[in-house]
Amino acid sequence: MNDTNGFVYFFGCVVPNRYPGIEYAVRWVTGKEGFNLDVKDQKGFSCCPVPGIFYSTDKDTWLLLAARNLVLAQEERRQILTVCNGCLASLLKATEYLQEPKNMGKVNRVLSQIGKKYTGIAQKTEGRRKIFEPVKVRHYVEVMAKDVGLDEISRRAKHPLKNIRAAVHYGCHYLRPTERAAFDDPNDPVMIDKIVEACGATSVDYEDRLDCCGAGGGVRSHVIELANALTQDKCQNIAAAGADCIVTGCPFCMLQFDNAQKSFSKDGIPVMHISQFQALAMGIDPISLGFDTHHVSAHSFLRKVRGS
Ligand code: 9S8
Ligand code: 9S8
Ligand code: COM
Repeated sequence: MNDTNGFVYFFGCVVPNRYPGIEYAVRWVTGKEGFNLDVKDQKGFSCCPVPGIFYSTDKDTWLLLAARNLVLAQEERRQILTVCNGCLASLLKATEYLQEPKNMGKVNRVLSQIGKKYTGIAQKTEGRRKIFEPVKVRHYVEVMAKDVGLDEISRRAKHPLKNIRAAVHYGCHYLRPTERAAFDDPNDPVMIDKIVEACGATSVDYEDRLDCCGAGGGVRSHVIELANALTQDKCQNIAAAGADCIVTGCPFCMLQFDNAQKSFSKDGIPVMHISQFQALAMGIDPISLGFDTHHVSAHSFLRKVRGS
């Protein structure tokens, strides 16, 4: 039994700083006008911290920062609802590390300086024994597909995006490491495609769809030419499939597609988070979605949406 009380939003860094339209969409889709999920804001969350930088360079600091975030959710007895692949990977990995008593002890010695302690969430068992379950870290896509359900998503798609052909980009941290308890098939993921189709649109297949966007693991910060070349490859395949837009569950992949296209194309293919795509299908006024803050214009895409 897991008697947690709903979710807390975990927006990470990219959404609030670069794409506030995603935050609006997520709040709208999960809120009263949408599926009315029990999600609260949580004060004090920091960077997850970003796996490509912290996990790869300084594991102690990585685990400590992640554990501090997990403790905040633990104190509310809530699951973490993340809207980003990198945040998912980092926080989920941290819950695995913290299963190890040695790691937990080490982290808690430092956390005690700020009066915090990671234990996981206490659960009552039948024999009155108290057990602790790791804080649950859930991706937005998983919560949509499993907790809300595809039927409900399609029932609420009042404005089905019938004319739209979408190219889904999953992103590395959604798929890998493949041995983690996955919520989608890492070799043949389907959940975002299914949400896209529940919104009335067509999800198009394209070559090498599971490839990296190019940005992750510090590549965008260190070798931007390489990052952009990888993105260009993906965009060529996506264009060849005749897609009207790129849809992803990762704001960092979105940032890469949205920025990199300037370096190799004049117009580009508009890119959005799955929550923005859903909000459109649910009839939101597109002005709320912040498309004017994206580099690639969404004008002709939105015209096609209106004609759907
Ligand atoms: S937080 Fe800081 S840089 Fe970021 S968006 Fe997602 S991964 Fe976590
Ligand atoms: S960013 Fe988001 S998940 Fe990652 S590492 Fe490769 S792909 Fe794009
Ligand atoms: C990508 C995160 S979502 S990272 O750059 O690999 O850390």
